[in-house]
Amino acid sequence: FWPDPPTTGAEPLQAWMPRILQRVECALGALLPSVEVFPCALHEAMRYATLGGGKRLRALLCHAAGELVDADPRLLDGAASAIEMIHAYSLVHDDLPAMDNDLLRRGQPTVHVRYGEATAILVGDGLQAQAFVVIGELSGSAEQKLALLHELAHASSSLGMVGGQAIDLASVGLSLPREELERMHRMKTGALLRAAVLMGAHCGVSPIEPGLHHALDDYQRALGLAFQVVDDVLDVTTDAATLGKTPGKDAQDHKPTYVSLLGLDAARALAGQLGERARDALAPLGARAAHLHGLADMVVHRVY
Ligand code: GRG
Repeated sequence: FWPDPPTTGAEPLQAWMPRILQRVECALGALLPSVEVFPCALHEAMRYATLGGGKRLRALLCHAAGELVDADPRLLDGAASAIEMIHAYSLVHDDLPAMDNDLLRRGQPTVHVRYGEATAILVGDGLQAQAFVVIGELSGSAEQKLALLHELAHASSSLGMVGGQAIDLASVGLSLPREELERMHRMKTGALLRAAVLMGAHCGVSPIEPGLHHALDDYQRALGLAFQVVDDVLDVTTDAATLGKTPGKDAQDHKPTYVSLLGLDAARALAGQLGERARDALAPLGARAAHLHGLADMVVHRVY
């Protein structure tokens, strides 16, 4: 899809990030069915849901972790695109009236607002299946593809993202204890962030070495939680134009958040501590992990 990167961790983040974002956008465009393929209207809506928006954090994490094992960048493009398709599907379904009933996503009308509810359901279903089609058709070895499929399927399952969403829906109006809130977020958003990191490492030619697995696991755990705490903080401190979605929705919907549990200042402090923890986890990996460091900073300091 795109020329291969020149180096690994040595490339400054300011150059690395736009280059990877461009690769991923290009790969996603190529790996989603074209609007010219029947059924054209569904494919148009699937592309609307996925392309031209979003921070692509999961794709960036996949690429940054893959660089640690000198993974083939084209394999990383495919794995990163599959994760972004699952992520896009989850947002489309989460925005539906039966779930969060959101009107805006990434600054644009949500898929059900633009194309109708029935199409939005099919868009999510289509994106979910397409993610696994993409992995099945990658050029990696059978072992690599199996590891990628298993990692992504497990993260998306009722033991991961979908289970977390079920707990979230059941928790409306309840004051969950902190450990329960943490478990819900570990499943709902953390599972896919974890998969992004580990799938990058699965794109290496050998199975993930235990020391690396350990470091990446500690990193993703802290990063996933930091992401959610920052999300809760931004939800009460940022306006709709910047967020690209309706702010304050969780509070209005009586959903428990880190801000409602800890207060704004303590939630901000917690995000900083978790960012530190994520960076500490990378210490054994040295300078090669510079891009993963940069992504942890991005998560903690993001403004949308
Ligand atoms: C409906 C199956 C199903 C799952 C939904 C992940 C999820 C489960 C719902 C997302 C709801 C939500 C807004 C959670 C807050 C954290 C989050 C995942 C925010 C969106 O992720 P970003 O900020 O989005 O990475 P972009 O647009 O940058 O890709």
